[in-house]
Amino acid sequence: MAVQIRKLDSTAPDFTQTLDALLAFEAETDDAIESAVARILADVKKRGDAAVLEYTNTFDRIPNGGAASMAAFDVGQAELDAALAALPDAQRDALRVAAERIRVFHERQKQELNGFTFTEPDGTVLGQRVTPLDRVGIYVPGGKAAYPSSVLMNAIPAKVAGVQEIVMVVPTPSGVKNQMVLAAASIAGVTRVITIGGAQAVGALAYGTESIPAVDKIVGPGNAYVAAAKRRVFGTVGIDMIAGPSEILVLCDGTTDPDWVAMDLFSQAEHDELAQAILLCPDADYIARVEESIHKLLPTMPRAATITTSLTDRGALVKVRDMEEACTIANAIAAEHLEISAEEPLKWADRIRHAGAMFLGRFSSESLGDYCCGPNHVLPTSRTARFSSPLGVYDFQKRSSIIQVSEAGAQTLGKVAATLAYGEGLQAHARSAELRLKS
Ligand code: HSO
Ligand code: ZN
Repeated sequence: MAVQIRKLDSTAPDFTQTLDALLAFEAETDDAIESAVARILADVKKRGDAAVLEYTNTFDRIPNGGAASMAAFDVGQAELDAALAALPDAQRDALRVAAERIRVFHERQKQELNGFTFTEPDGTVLGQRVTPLDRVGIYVPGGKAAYPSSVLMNAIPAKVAGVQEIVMVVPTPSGVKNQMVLAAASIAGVTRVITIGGAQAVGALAYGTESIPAVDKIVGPGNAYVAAAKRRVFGTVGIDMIAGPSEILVLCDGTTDPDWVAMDLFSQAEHDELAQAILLCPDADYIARVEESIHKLLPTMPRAATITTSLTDRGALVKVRDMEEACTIANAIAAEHLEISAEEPLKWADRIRHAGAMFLGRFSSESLGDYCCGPNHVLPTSRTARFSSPLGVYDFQKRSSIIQVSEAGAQTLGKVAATLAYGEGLQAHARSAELRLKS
């Protein structure tokens, strides 16, 4: 199948509707998936380990008739460290470099997220204290998207936040463990690795079982079952987000080597048939050159089939009036990843308000950010960058308000509170405040 990437022009009368239709992505809420997940969660809640063991043996096709007990799914620290030691040197070094850069970046976030207190003239002290979550669960997919880089991106911010216990679950289809995922867990300092997955793993983390402690929050991507399970356990535990397919939006002024731009579009298209790669550019000739590059480079890609489907179904090369208009459209798209491949990237970046991550200048390929720049690669997708942020240290922390009212403060605040409490018809509130007034 040859790639047929659509070409759009922002001056076309139906451009807005065409773009909206292209961006529309409804995470399918399949009734069959929903009811299967509800059943599995209820079963795990009721029967604990026994249910998790059965589902895991069946769904993951654990060999030799399945595991006899949950203990078989625990990966000990020695095995994690052995996986790290057995990696080719280049891979081990690369994981270490990436991990260190991710840690340094997230340490900065932590410094900015410390609490505060201030004292009012009458001696009343107010403030906010920041504390880490006690225990979090990290879901790592086991299928085609088993990414060691995602282990680092999920676990390191939790570690930096000061989370004491990080429980990682990862399914092992046919019982096969991904050694690089285990190595990444060793580097990131994950507390415990359990080779279970699917809705049953989400249930185990949310409710706890005999062998698995209940966590306070579950983060990490997963398939439709995992996403449905995370939605359902939200409230019992926190969740990070429900991630959609990956997206890249390249905003180019026509000065970057078109092969670079084509490959950047491929880099997200290769993740998933549903991934979305879009180019915005004011130069029609340049767009034609990118298109040539796409046709030239695609046959050289091992994942050509996935890229072809993604670009054909959800991709676009858009001719815009100018870079100003490109920025306006970029804000409407609110992409997960926005590359500004232009001579003056900062000038355009100043106009961007909605993007999960911005990659400025032609040397900032999105792929560098996926692995080792330092900022997180878990980012808001499907236009949710309008209201949400990259995964960060703040996702593993919570805030408590601190209130210490002085005797003088109780006089002024007591009258205000009592007045409002009587207004709400709440006597006890009012009198509790009034008892502290020195008549
Ligand atoms: N681009 C993906 C993350 C990733 N890329 C992992 C490579 N490995 C998130 O949108
Ligand atoms: Zn990626």
